[in-house]
Amino acid sequence: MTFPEGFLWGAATASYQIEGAVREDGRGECIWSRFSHTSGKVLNGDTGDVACDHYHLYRSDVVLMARIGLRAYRFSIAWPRVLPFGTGAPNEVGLDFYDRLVDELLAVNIRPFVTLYHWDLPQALQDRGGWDNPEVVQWFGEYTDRVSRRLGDRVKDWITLNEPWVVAFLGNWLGIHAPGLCDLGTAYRVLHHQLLAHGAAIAILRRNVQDVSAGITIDLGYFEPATERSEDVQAAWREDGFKNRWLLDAVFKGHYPTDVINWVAEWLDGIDLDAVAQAAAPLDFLGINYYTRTLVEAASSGVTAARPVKPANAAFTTMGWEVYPEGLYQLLVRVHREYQPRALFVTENGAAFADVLTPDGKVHDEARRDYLRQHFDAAERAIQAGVPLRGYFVWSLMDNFEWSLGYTQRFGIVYVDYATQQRIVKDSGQWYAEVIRQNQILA
Ligand code: IFM
Repeated sequence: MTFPEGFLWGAATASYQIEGAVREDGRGECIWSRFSHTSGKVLNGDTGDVACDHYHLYRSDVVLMARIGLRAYRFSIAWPRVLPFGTGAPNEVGLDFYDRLVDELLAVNIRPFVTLYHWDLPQALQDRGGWDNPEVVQWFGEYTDRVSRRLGDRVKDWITLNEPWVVAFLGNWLGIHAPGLCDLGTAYRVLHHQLLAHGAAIAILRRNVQDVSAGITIDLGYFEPATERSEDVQAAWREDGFKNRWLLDAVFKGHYPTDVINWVAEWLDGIDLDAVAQAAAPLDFLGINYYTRTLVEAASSGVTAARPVKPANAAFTTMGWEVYPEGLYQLLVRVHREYQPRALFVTENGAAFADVLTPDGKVHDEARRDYLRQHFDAAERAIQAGVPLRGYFVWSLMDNFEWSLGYTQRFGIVYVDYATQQRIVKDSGQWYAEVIRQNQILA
């Protein structure tokens, strides 16, 4: 169970989920500040105002990462820290923060992976339509240009977008994420514009960053039919088209899948589908976020005419997600076979459990350790099968703001006591440190 030499073991976070300091040093308001301060949108009225206070504690957080032995750290830039109103005059003080963070990381040999967009769109842009406004391609380009010109001499690994599907559908169709809209046509336009913005950003990164390695992170679902009945098999395929192929085909083939276009046509009005060819700029890598599988059966209504079925005898995380490592193996092998990305990273994988800080001052999170062990094993099998998997980022470095679920879900390998901001490396984190040190999966 030894991993290839140089395999990049890492951990991931995102700006709004950990930074806090939302009104400091000229940062502008983002859609998640607005959404979380709107009554009833986030569990317990939680917000990212303080979160893990990483904006102030980043130095000691990097020390912690070095103690764990991380080889790479994936974090995102808060667009409104850099451009408080989304476009126009940059906020140099905001950029300085990321500048210092990058320097701290490099000083301890941790390779920074920067995600440009992990959901904190400037509210000023949302007020102009946000991702639904075609001008967003230009806005995102301007932002990408600013950040990459500032950090590109030291940061070589860039991810344009995190989980564009979630941004589009949870934020604009289901309304459970910012900006909280409920319209499927809007969701499709938002997704389309993100893909165009991604393509444009790749070109900018190539221009600004010498020796760049640029990619995108897509959350892939693993869908299996609940039975062998052909209607369930077709339902699972539709879910796959809705969630996976729509993005993978766009990014790797420059077009949307025809079968899906046919049954979502009524929501695609006004979208120039051919323009998605611009999203297929060659990539250096694809980032995959994987958490669970969904068992599917046919239904008589709903966009995909399918519904999830709860598997029997399965283990679940506190998110209600089934623990299903085989899905990671299957997805890695399939993406490699069908889309041939130059390289792959697992840019997120991890689990939320009800962690308890025990009187011995520790967090004994065997369930998370088991979850990670099984998923590392799936990754290793994929590498053996020829998949060019180059690294693995555990979600998450530390417990943080889990969007509409607030602080109720703990995903970290580091426990955060939100009252004191004390960090405690969980047992899973100690174990991960040893996995990294030995570059192999340990019992
Ligand atoms: O916390 C999120 C992250 O921001 C995006 N991917 C899924 C994680 C767990 O829900």
